[in-house]
Amino acid sequence: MGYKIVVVGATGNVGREMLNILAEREFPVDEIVALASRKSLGTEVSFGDKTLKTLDLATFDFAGWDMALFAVGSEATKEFAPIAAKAGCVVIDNSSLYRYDPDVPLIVPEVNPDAIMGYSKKNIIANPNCSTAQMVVALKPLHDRAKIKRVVVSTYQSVSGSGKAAIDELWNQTKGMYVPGQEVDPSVYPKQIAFNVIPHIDVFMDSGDTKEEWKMVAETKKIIDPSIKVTATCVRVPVFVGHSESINIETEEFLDEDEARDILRESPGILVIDKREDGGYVTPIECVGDFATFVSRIRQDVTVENGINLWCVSDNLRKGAALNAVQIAELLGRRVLKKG
Ligand code: 2RA
Repeated sequence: MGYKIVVVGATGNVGREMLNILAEREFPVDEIVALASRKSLGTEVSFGDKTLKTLDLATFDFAGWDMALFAVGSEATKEFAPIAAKAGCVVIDNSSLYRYDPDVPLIVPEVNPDAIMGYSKKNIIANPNCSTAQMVVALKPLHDRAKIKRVVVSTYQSVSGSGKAAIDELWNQTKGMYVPGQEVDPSVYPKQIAFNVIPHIDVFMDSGDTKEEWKMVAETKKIIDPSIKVTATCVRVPVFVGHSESINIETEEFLDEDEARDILRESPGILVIDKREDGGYVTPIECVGDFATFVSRIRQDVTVENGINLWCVSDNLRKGAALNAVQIAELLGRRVLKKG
């Protein structure tokens, strides 16, 4: 006996990855439907060796379906997630709409699985921002051992984080610099991303932080511990898939770099690749398609009493979005629905 699963936003980058990962992990599916907007009606999407034709989200009846993995923007989520939840279908939402709602659990299964029991307040569970998900997987085991006081993180985020159009933008700008006649009109894009980096993701806030940076602060506090001080600088880089993060950690208790490495090696969802030699670390190109949160460059920060530096890389479409959502569905099945 398995589950009746709905994937909402099945034609987007994350929606397609959700279908791929549900199939790869052999999630116990009795029935699955792929929903999209009316303009994408009938689009074919893959589910393992099967092909699904998308149905119209606007007219779909969620009654009798167990879980709906939402991979659409906040506008569509705001309209349809409550409808699904009210029909008794548990919503696992990848948008930012419900992440900061005290009545909605924000879950990374390797980090705060028990919090999932709070799902029943709204029948909705929130998936964190991609840049937060990989970071908290690395932080949690070190927090459990030495209690993290402060985190300073700089991110190097791939363009796929902001959707298919951004992937096309990087490709067209790069091609335009090498292929005569394919030059791109610079006025089409506010900033060039090809061979460049842009210290601006999402909107600017009054504090001077961007909303992406605020999300990393607010979500880390909600998922791990509100006492942790976090400051973030989020940067877009000319990489198609794979977010990288330089993370500086200050802890209450001293944590030796070798012990930190051993702890991370033994922690769920983490692969440590950390040799002080050429190639002894992970780069974003190497993480694409993998489930792991990779950690490299683990070393003492000797400028403070109890400091550790590390480099963290993960596939932002997988652990940063689709994989985490599927892992939440697996956790919900094991802990609550118990059908599979
Ligand atoms: C980005 N984290 O990378 C944001 C949304 N996925 O654009």
